Amino acid sequence: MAWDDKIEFMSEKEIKELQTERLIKTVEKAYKSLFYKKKFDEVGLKPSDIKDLSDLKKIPFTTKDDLRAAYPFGMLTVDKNDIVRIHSSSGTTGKATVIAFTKKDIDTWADYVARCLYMIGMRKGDVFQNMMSYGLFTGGLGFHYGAEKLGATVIPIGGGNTAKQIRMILDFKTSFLHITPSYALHVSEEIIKDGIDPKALGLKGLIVGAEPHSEATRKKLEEIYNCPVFNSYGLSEMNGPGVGFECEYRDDPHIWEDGYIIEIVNPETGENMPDGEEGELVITSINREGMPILRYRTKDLTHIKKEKCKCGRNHKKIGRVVGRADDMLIVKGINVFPSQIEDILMSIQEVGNNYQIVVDRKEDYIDTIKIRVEISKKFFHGKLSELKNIKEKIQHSIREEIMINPEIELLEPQALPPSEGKAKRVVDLRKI
Ligand code: DLL
Repeated sequence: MAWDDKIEFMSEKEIKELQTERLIKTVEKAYKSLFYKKKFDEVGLKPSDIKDLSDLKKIPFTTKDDLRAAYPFGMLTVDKNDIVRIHSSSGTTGKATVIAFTKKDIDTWADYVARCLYMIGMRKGDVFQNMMSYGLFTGGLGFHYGAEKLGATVIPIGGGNTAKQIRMILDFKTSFLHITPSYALHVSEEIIKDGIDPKALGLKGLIVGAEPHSEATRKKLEEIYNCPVFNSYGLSEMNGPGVGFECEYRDDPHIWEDGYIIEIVNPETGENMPDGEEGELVITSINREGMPILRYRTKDLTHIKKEKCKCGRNHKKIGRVVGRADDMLIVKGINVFPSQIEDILMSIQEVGNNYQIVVDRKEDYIDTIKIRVEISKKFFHGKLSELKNIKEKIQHSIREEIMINPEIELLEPQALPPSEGKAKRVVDLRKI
């Protein structure tokens, strides 16, 4: 039995028919937004040109920059008063990418998440501890509504405060945790420090997502907690979580094709690539009312799997995300663009011309970010130790922007190797 037997076990043919019907409607709707009207008109495309799935590639791509340019409401297809909530991609302050939801969108989204949770065995009576942050980030509220819709008991604790998390797991006999994989490793260490064996918690499952992680990390978590660990994929531009989720076989996420059309394109040329080949994932939402997005370049590198799943669902699966086609970093589950850091550094007059961002992982699970900054010649008088307040100023400004506290290492002018050609500003030492 599934949450939605009819949709989940559709044949490939039925999925295609439903996608075609929803794509046509979505394109008609999208054309009502200022943004898509302009985009379509620019290439001389009319909504009536889209008659079936093979016409999808006629539609121009939508990018994160497009979303920023349409900020805040340039992509709406409904009246602004019909928007009941907004969310935003994690990490960015300033001009973020904003996603708007109607009441119906919230309900549809909750239904996708409930479907995912039901698929992995969660039922009324289960206790779901939501250890992802609430707020603009979609991981908190997205799962909250889905788990409530399913009828589970939700503990909306959010991220952090590990001692309290452990107390809640014990007191309420939590059965499922929703958590980032890196935090799950950290929490296990703290549980062990308290003299408790994580295996003894009796958890039925961990739902992990929002950041890349390896199969080895999953195996390690399964061993530590003695329960299955499910990979959950999603992105704010497509509601948030609930886009892709692993079934009981835990062999990569199914993408819910009644809501999302997926393509893989060559990240350089934008050309479509066959199933099985690695490229950039492009997603079209076909079940959103307030702000549908067509052919969104996710920048996530993966492939569409060719094999059918043993669970009987025909909704296609994507491989584990192996990296990004842009320079976005995910540090402690927060999306960070190096350009955000550069903007801050370059606005501080004591900062020289060169800097380097070093991302690392301590004890297997704690992401760290260190920024090595050259001091401007004008402000350097022979001793770095005299520049403590500059260091604090840089640290504070960057923390305000990216919501992570970086370590700052001040360097003498020209201490870093000069860039010859394309500067290599980011060193990522993590082994995912
Ligand atoms: O991270 C939504 C989410 C919340 C997904 C909770 C799963 C669980 P954003 O903040 O917009 O939304 O970040 C989206 O995170 O494009 C990927 O690069 C990355 N990402 C998300 N899930 C996974 C995953 C949420 N399971 C960006 N594996 C995406 C690898 C992931 N990367």
